[in-house]
Amino acid sequence: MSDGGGDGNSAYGHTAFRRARSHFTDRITADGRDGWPVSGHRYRLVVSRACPWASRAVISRRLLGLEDTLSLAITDPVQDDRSWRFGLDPGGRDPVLGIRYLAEAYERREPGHPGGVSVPAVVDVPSGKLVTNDYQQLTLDLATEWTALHRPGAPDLYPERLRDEIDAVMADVYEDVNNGVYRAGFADGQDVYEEACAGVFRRLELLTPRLARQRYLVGDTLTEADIRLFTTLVRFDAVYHGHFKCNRWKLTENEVLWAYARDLFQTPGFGDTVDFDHIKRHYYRVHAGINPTRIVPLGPDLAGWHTPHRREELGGCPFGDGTPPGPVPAGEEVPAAGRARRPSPVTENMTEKE
Ligand SMILES: N[C@@H](CCC(=O)N[C@@H](CS)C(=O)NCC(=O)O)C(=O)O
Repeated sequence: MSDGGGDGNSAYGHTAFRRARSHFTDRITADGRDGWPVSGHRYRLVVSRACPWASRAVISRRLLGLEDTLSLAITDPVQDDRSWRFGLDPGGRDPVLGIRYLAEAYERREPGHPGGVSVPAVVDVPSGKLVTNDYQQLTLDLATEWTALHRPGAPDLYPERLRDEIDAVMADVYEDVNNGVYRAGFADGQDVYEEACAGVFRRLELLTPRLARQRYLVGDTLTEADIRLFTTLVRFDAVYHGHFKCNRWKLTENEVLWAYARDLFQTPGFGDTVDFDHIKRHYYRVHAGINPTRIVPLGPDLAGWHTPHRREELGGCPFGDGTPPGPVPAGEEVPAAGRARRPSPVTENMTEKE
């Protein structure tokens, strides 16, 4: 199974890993020009908490306070041969859409559609049709088109005056880091792997002095750029370091980036959306091509995510003139198995015989 969203062979073929483009690029906008107007209680955001691209949307939705108006469906982190499924819900069906597989919403939108089934996906609840799986545009639209439904005190995650800089940072981070880890992980040759892996660390090392000076990537508040870097950093030691062989150093070994990632993790809306159990089970069990035993490792120790980061000393203000989001809505809390906490002593699971 590929993480490329469509081409199941691309990850293991004879060329460099290529990410499939989103096939459904309609936009949900304030003026409804694509036929999908912003509207409360009409759309359902379907995600896997394992997926970095989907996790961007989960974080944006929380920061912007869209939880009440844009409902959330969370898939089983381990797909089967029909892709993403609602295996965590009673009867294996999404309670709102009434479907067992996300593929059913794709099929309703375009019978026999040629592309793959990927998350994040936004589904129109009344018709049951997929609206978009365009993960690059989705969060920008949540920030700029859904403003009428934002909570009071929501931050501006894509401020107009900083867009050029945000776009430039995000383009580099996408190429070398967000997607770079996938190109390293799915490389089928030494050269391809080395080029991608070196690129990951080159970019992270270029970002390090910037983040040593300033609390956030662009400006002095949280922006879309931070969300996009965070979703890769939070997975780094748990999956990219081992499974994808991006192992020149661990995130915890880079003092600046580790503190930056912890700062975001501890900000309401970030860490409270992260499910390390889903992340690890998805990567290690689904990519049997690079992990044939499908064994999910026990580590790393996640307790460090809660340690003080002292990034406040750099100045800046996470929400600008706004405020942090409230608590995670009931029913959306990350289960204990997926939360970052000190792992129980290894001996706890051993029988006397062992
Ligand atoms: N390639 C996707 C980007 C999102 C993506 O790659 N999502 C992954 C999960 S991280 C996915 O759903 N892949 C399809 C699969 O694994 O079946 C798109 O073009 O929309």
